[in-house]
Amino acid sequence: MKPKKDLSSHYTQSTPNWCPGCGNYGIWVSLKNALQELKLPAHKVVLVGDIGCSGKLAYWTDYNGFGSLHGRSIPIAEGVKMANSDLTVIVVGGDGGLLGEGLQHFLHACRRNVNIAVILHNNQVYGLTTGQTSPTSDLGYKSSTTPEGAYETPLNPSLLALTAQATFVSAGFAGNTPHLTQIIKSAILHTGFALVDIYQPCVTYNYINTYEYYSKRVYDITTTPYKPDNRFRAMKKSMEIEGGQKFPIGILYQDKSRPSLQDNIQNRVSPLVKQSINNITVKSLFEQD
Ligand SMILES: Cc1ncc(C[n+]2csc(CCOP(=O)(O)OP(=O)(O)O)c2C)c(N)n1
Ligand code: SF4
Repeated sequence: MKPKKDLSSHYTQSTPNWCPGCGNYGIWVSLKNALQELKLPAHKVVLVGDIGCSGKLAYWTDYNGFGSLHGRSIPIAEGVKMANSDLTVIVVGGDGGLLGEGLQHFLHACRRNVNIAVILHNNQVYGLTTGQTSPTSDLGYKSSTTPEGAYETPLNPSLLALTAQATFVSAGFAGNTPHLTQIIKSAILHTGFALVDIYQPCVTYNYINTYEYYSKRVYDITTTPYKPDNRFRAMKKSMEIEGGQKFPIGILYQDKSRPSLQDNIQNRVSPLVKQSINNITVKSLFEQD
């Protein structure tokens, strides 16, 4: 008989297995620093991972982690938040999952103003499945799915979120962890839907959008006279990336006045975990016809 394969190390591995130099490391460190600086107790935080290199971040912290399905991390995070609004709920996922298969969830969560933070690891490729073209890949990007170069213009995540009425829209760079830490902290503290769109080099498959590429083009918007209080101005700012020459990082837009979904709902009904279960019986579910 064949000996059983030993999978114990697979489940107990506590350090990431991303490629050396991957931008996910910078995001991992920034998110952990942000949570540490906010002094949030581990049992009060849930990281919901999408599927992909990015989503695996949820395995490698001491906080609660939930491994979801490709494109379905946002609805799962919404469910967690609805069930227990006391939890800090954070989505970690890639441009493929969040803007490809999960685009509808992304847009509706924005307009719903559900109180979660979405950390978008935007490496402009499908990393885990070996570098196929994603919804944010540059025009002309060559991969196994677009051997002649991508014909579709890339989606602009911040502009999409602003169009769908998100109340916190920001961008960061995986190569600038002190700055990214502060942006992630602000996103977590925001009441309502918060997006952090992160320029994340994939050193194995994306030879265009590298650390060098971004280092030359990224700039901190606080070094310019900019106020994040106007949606139209934020849209214009977010469109700077479309020329491929300038990538503003920082808080593009924040609206603190709009109530979150949780604020709206809790006036009428308390979250599931606070409801009494004394009068609930599940006996009938086990009865046969
Ligand atoms: C429904 C479904 N479709 C396709 C896949 C295969 N799949 C797994 S990861 C992945 C791409 C991940 O790319 P992205 O979301 O950008 O994350 P990254 O790996 O780049 O961090 C794909 C297509 C899957 N797991 N589930
Ligand atoms: S394939 Fe790309 S995104 Fe995935 S771990 Fe390697 S460098 Fe990172």
